[in-house]
Amino acid sequence: MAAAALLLLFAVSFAFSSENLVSAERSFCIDYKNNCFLKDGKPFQYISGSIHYSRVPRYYWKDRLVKMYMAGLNAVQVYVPWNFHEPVHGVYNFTGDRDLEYFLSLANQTGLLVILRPGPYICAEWEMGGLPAWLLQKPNIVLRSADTDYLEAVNNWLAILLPKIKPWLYINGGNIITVQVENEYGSYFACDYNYMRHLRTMFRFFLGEDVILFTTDGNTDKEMTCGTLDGLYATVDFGTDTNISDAFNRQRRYEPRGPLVNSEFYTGWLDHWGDRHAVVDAQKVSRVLGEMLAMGANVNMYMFEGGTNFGYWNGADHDTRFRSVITSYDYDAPLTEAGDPTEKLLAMRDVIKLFREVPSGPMPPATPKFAYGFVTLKKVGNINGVLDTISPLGPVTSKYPLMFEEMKQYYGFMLYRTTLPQDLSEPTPLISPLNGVHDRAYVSVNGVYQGLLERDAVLVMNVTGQQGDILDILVENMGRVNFGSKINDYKGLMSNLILGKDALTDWKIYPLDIDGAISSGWPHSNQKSVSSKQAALSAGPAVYMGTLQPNGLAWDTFLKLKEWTKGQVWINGVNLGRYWPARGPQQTLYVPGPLLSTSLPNNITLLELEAAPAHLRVIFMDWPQLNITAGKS
Ligand code: 6GJ
Repeated sequence: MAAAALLLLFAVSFAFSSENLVSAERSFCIDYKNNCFLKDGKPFQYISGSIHYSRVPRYYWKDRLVKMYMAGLNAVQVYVPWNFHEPVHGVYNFTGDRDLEYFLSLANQTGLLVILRPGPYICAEWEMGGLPAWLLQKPNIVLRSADTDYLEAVNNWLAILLPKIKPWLYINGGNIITVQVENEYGSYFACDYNYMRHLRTMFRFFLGEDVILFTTDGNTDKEMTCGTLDGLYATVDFGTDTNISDAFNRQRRYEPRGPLVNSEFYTGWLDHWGDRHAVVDAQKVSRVLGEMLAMGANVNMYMFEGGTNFGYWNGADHDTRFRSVITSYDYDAPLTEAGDPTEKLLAMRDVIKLFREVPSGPMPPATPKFAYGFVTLKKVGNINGVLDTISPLGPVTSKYPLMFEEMKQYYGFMLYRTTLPQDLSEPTPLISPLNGVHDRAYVSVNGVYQGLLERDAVLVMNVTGQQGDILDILVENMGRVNFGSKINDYKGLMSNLILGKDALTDWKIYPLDIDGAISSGWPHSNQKSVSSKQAALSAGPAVYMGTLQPNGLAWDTFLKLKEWTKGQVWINGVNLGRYWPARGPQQTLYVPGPLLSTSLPNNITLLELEAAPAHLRVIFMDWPQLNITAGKS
C-alpha cells in the first residue's frame, strides 16, 4: 500500500511541478490539420510589427511598444544584432541600450508576443548584416557557411545568447513564440546546407525541441530552395507589389500544410545616401494587409517602427556599386523614426480592427518636439592638429597600408600618413588603381585639404606639394555591406595608392578613437589651445564644437546642418550618426529628447569631413527633413 501511495504522490507532484504546470497551461505550436498556429490550444493569427531595439534608445522602448500594442498588434518581430552585443571578440554587452532581456520584459508587460530573429546574420541594413567585423581577421573566412573559423565564432556566440533566450520562450513562461534561424539564407551564394543543419542543431540544443524554429526567404524558387531546411518551418517575405497568391503558393510548395506567414511585409523601404526618399502608399499597404489577414495569414509588418542607425551602425548595399544606408531608418514606417503615429498607422489599425479586437482608448500622441533654434559652433582644429587627443597611442608604421581589420579598429575613421616622395609642382594624380579606398578618403598636404577619393566613384584626384611634405589621408568606413556576396567588406586602404607613377610606401597609420575622446569630455572639458592657423576656417576634416544652452526642456528635436557638407555629430557624448546634407535625402538628424540636459549646457561636437559653412551655424528644428536629395527634385 505504502509503495502505491508514494507512487501516486510522485505522479501527482510531477504533474503539478512548476515546469509541467507552465507547459500544461502554455503551448505554442502548429496545427497542420487546420493550417494555423495554436496558442494554448486555440487557433492564433499573429499580426506583428518589426522594431529593432538597437535602433531605439532604451528610454523610448516602452513608448514605441505601447503604440504598437494600441495599433492592434499582438506581436513584435525583433532582430538580435550579434555585433551590437560583441563588438570586440569575447567581450559581451547586454546592458543599457543593449539590454535585450529588459526589452523582452517590456514587450511582455505591454501584452506583446515576440518573434525573435537571432541570426546569427540578420541583414537589416545593419553594419555587416549584424556580423561582427572582427570575423574578418581570419583571412579568407567564408561567412555564413560551415567554414570552421566562422562556425567556431558562431558556436561561442550562440552559447552566450541562446541560454538568455530560453527562459523567454512562450512555452517556458515568456513571450517568444517563434525563433528564426539565419535570415533569407536562400539569397546568399553559399547555399551551404551543412551550415543550416549546424544552426538547427545548435538552436535545438539550447532552446529545446518544442519551440517553433522557422526560416524566412524571398519569394523565388532559388531562394526557397537554398534557404529552407526540414525541421525549420519555411516562411516567405514580400511587399505590396507581389501577387499574394503567387507568394503563398510558393510557401505551400515547401509547407503544404501549416499557417501562411509573410515574415516581412514591407510597409516602406530604406534609403541610401543620394537616393530619393522611399515611400510606400498607406492605402496600398493597408489594402494588401487586409487581403492577407482575410486569408488567415500571419503577417509581420517590416518596419512598424524603424528608428535610427546611431553611431556607425548603418549598413550598405553593393549591387552595381557601393551604397551606404543613411542614418535615419524611418522607413516610411507606421511609427516615424521619432515614434510618432502616422496616417499609415491609423489606416492599418482600421484594417486590423476587422480581424481582431484592438485595445480601446486613444492612440498615444506623438512625443513633444521643440525647436531649440540656432547654435553657432567654433572650430577646435583640423584632424591632423588633434591627433594626440584622438590617437593617444600614436601610429603603427608599415611599408604598405594596413586595413582597419588588421589594425583591429572596425568602425569610424583612420588616418594614413606618409610624405611626398618628390616635388609636385604640377597637379599630380593620386590614384586608387584597384578601387581600394573603402570607403571615402579625404586627402590633405601639410594640413591643406586637396580633395577626396570615393569607392566606386572617385578613383583619382590631383595633389600638389613639395618633396617631404606630409600627405594625410583620412579614411572613413561608411558601413559594411549587409546583403549579398560582398559582406566580407574590409575597410581602409585595401591596396596601394599610386602618386604619379610611384606606389606610396612607408606609412604611419593612426587608429582614431574620436568617440572615446568625446566620451571623456573632449573638446568641451579639456580643449587644448590650437594655433590660429589650426583655428582658421579651412576646408577638410576638422572638429567643431558648440553648446546648446538648457531651457528646462528635454524634448525631441531635429538637428539641421544647412550648408554643412558631410560628417558625424555627437551631443553630450552620444554619437547621433552621419550627416550628409550635400547628398541627402536626409537633411536632419533625430535628437532624442532624453539625451539633452534640462539644466546643464548641452555639448555639441561635429567632425566635418569636407567643408563647413562660413556661418558655422546649426539649427534645432521641431520637424524632420528626410526627403531632399541633391540634384533630384
Ligand atoms: C530583407 O531582405 C531582409 O531580410 N530586406 C531587404 N533585403 C534587401 C534585398 C535587396 C534585393 S531590404 C529590407 C529588408 C531587411 O534588410 C531585412 O533584414
